This record gives sequence, C-alpha cells and structure tokens, in this order.
Amino acid sequence: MLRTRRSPSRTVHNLDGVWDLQVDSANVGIEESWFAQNLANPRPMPVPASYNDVTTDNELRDHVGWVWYQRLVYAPRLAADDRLFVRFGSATHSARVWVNDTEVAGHVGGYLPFEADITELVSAGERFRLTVAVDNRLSWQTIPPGFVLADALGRDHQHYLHDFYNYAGLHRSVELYTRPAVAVTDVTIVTTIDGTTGVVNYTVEAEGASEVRVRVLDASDDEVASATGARGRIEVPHAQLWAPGDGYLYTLEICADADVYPQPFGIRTVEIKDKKFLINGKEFYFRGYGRHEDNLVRGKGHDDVMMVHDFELMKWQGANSFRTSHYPYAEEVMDFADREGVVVIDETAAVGLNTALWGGGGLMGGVGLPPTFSPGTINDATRDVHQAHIRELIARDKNHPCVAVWSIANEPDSGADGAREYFAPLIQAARDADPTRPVGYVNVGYATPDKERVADLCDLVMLNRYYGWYSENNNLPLAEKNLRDEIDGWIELVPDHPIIFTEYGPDTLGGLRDFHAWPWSEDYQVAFFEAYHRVFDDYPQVVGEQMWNFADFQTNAGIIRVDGNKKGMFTRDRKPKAAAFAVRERWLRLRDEQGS
Ligand code: BDP
Repeated sequence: MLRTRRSPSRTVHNLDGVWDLQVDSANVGIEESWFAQNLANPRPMPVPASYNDVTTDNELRDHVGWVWYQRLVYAPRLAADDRLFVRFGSATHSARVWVNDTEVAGHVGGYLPFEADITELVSAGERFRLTVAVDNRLSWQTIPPGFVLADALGRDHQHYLHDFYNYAGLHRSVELYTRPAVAVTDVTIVTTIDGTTGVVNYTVEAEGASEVRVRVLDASDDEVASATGARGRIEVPHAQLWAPGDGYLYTLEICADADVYPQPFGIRTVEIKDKKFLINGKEFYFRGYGRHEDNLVRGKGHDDVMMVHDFELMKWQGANSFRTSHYPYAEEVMDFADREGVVVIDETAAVGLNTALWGGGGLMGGVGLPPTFSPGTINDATRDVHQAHIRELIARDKNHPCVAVWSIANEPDSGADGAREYFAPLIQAARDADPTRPVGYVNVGYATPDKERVADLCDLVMLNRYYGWYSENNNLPLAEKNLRDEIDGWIELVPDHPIIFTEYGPDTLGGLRDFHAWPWSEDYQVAFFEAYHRVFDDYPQVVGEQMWNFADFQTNAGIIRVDGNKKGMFTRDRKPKAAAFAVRERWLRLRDEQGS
C-alpha cells in the first residue's frame, strides 16, 4: 500500500490529536451501535499512542476486547473528480471503522496500514463522526498468536507467547487524504548497478490512466532521467548509490493523467554470495540491535522525537543496522532509516509460534499448551493469515532501500513436527512477492542444528542465543564454548548460509556495578558481549551482530521480569549502561575497518 504523500494533485490532512475514547467493558458496543452516536462516557485519549499507560485506570490498562475512539472531522473541499480517503497507519490488533452510521473499513493485524474511500459518505465543508473500534484480542488465528482464558473469577485474561507488553490502540497517525479518481495506486522499483550507471526498473499501477510518465529526480530535485509508460527501465548515469551510512535518495515522480505521486527510492543492490552479505557488491557486516517500538507513557505510539533520538543514539554507537523485532515498524521509521542509510531486517509480526517455549515451565507464565502446529493451535487458517500478512508487509515496504532482509518469523518452533510444512509455502510467498531480497526467519535457542527443519529453505541463518544467561548463567567460559560448538553445527548443516546473530545479551539493571561481574550487573553485560564478540571474530561465516536489545522495554507481568525486560544497552529512558560505551568502542573500530 502506498504511503500518503503530498503533491500538486494530493492533499493530506492529519487527524492526530486528542480523541474521545471509551472502554467497551462488556464488549457490547457493536451490538449496541455505539458508532451511531457520540460516545456516552468518553475520556480524552491522544492519537497516536497506546492507550494502556496514559491513564491510571487499571480497567483500561488490562481490558481485553474493544475500545472505541471517536472524533468529529471536517470533510475537506474536493477538486472535481477527487476521491477522499481515511487512512490508518495501524490499529492494534484489529479495527472496524465507521463514518457516521456507515461501516467503511475493517482490518486485522496490528502493525500495518489500511484505508477506505469515504468520498460518497461525507459532504465537503461539513463535519462527520469518525468512530474506530479497536480490539486487542489475540487468538491462535492471529499474527501474533495468543489466547484468552477466563480466570476462576470469570475475568478474561489475554495470554500471549511473546515477551513484550500487549500494547494496543491507534499507534500511528490517522489521516485523510485526497487524490484524483484516476491515480497511481502502486509502484514497484527494483534497482541494479551497471558500472557507474544505476538501472531503475519500475512498474506503476494506475487503472484507467491514459498516460503514465515518470521522472527521476536527484536529491537536489533536479531531473536526471525520464521515461513514459507504466513500466520500464531507466538508466541513471553516474548514479549516486544508496549505501549503509549514506542514505542517498532519488525520487521517482510518477504522473498518471492528472495525478502526481513522488516515490523516494535508493539505487542499491543486496545479495548473498559466497557466504557473504553484499550491499552494492561490497561485504556488509551488520552491527546493531533488535529493537522495540516502546517508550514511557506512549507505549508503542509513534513519536518523531523519540525516533530521531533513537537514531542519534544508534549513530553515536557506530551501529549500522537494526531488526524490526517483532513486527513491522511505523512507516516514518522506515522512511527515516532510508534517509539515514541504516540497514533494516524487516520482520513480520509472527512472534510466538511456539507453544514449546511458552507453554511449558511456567517461568514465562506458561499454562500448558498443545503442540505448536496442531488443528487447535497454529493451523492452516493461521498460515493463511500469516501469508496475507507477509504479502501486506512486502507491499508496504518493498521500495525501501533500507530493507535488506525479510524475516518472516521470530523464534518459531522450527524443530517441531509440522514446521517445515507450515513454513515452506510462506518462504515461497515472500520470494514470490519480492524476488530481490534474502528471506529467512529468526531461530530460537533450542532449535539447534540437530533439530532444525526449516533453515535450508532460507537464504541465511539468524540466531537468537542466550548461552551465559538462560543457560550457563554466570559461566561465560562454558557459554563461549557452547556457542562455538553450535556455530560449528550450523556451518555443517547449511554451509552456504551466512549467519547473523539477531539476539544475544543478559538482563542488566542500570546502575548495578559489581567487582565480580555477576549476572544482572552492568559489568556482566560488558563481559557477556566481550565473550560473544570474541567468538564472532573467529568465524568469517558470522556476518552480523545485533544484540538484544537496544533499550529496556515493557513486558507482560511475570516472575522473571521486573518492570519489563532489562536487556537494553540503554535504559527505557535512553540512559547508557556501561556496555553502551564498551560496544561503541568496538563498533567504531569495526566501522573504520569495514568502511560502513
Ligand atoms: C527471545 C525473544 C525476545 C525476548 C528475549 C528475552 O525473541 O522477544 O525478549 O528472548 O528473553 O526469546 O529477553
């Protein structure tokens, strides 16, 4: 889906601000047609934000089910033949939308955009009532999965199989936008490099357009090439490449009859060859983090201030990449990564397809669950939802030069019966949607090479490992040995696959120092990373290190979490722990040695 962009033929009206919100305590609002009038007992709620931490009300924070957002909106005046759309950057996890009394849109999946054409339902210059019901429930057939169980008091609880708080609400901007009736509705740009020439292959969708023309504009807005037709190949002589640390962007300005749509893009290639990860034909080593969209008070609400600040911290540390663990991030973040030259492993929201990890021991609140892939848990219907989600993500993010890898799941039960059957069609779906980028999934600690059933279908190995934390705690020498042994196993299993460590790190209480570098101290985090990095440096097959996590983040309640997960190199309010400085030294040195 195209991002909203202003142009001579398009206007964008931002609807962010303080909306009305009402909790649907008994989940009866749809039956009772709450959309048909002003909410009876609303409270103020900012958009974008998670609603959970904004107030002091437990009923709202822990609510399972629907909440209702509402506001009045002036319908803009339209030029002849223009269409008016309402567009949501996301609604977590599912939503239904009404304009006055008419339902105009519904969407399932909490991290991707959706929109509706509302032209016929509103009158220019007059106000209409915009109502959005948002449901935070997860089931075995949602991505991510979860399940709701009532306790002995009859109160519903949402259980989920992932280690971050189930924040919900309108996390990203809501916009009205206008465009001509005949308009650009999609564009796909694929670039290659031929000597000093950038080759831009493009395909535009603009149903009903009698003429499509495109111009390539450089970063100074000067035209450097042009073409006509809905698809074509354009050569940009002496192209300035998009590269890690150098986010040079061109714009493909598309004119389809009266519509003008500017699509930024970068000229670059990504590929895996001879066990190396290559960007523009040059070896690339990933330095960075798994992250979360997570902040004080606003939860997962997008915030430009925090976004720019986080990128500043990443740059300060010498990072060149991150993974959108464990869901697609806001479009603003992807645009900014393009602009900053930061390389992204773009992940779906398929986290927690793993009842073995989450159903057992009870440490993470397990309640005893059936096998991961079974008719009553992750089944064919889940796979269909997962597949649709992969397609939606790739449709949204395919033109971002920052995206170097598709990660189709985090820590699924990849050694279990049914895993290969589940994943083979999904990996194929990702390849069909985008034949140009490597595809993989992120492997869980216990799905070691002897158990693994999916890795050979992928282009690379991505590993989350916690030797020295969840196992070999306070025994880093043994952790180091086991880590080496396991890497040897992967090299034997999939000798052509490069390996990226996508998670490793111990929980660390900011401010706790210890002469003996005990677990939970800042000193243990430093020592832990030293051990892992020693190992990585010995293996040319390891082409990246993305530690867990950029910053501390909120999780579900549980006996191994104290106000959240503390594996950040920064605290939740972005203060550096000792490891931030130690790793900075390493990453700046690697940056000098590796050149990006
Ligand atoms: C991995 C998950 C990540 C967790 C992390 C941890 O991928 O979401 O937060 O471990 O335990 O299992 O800190």
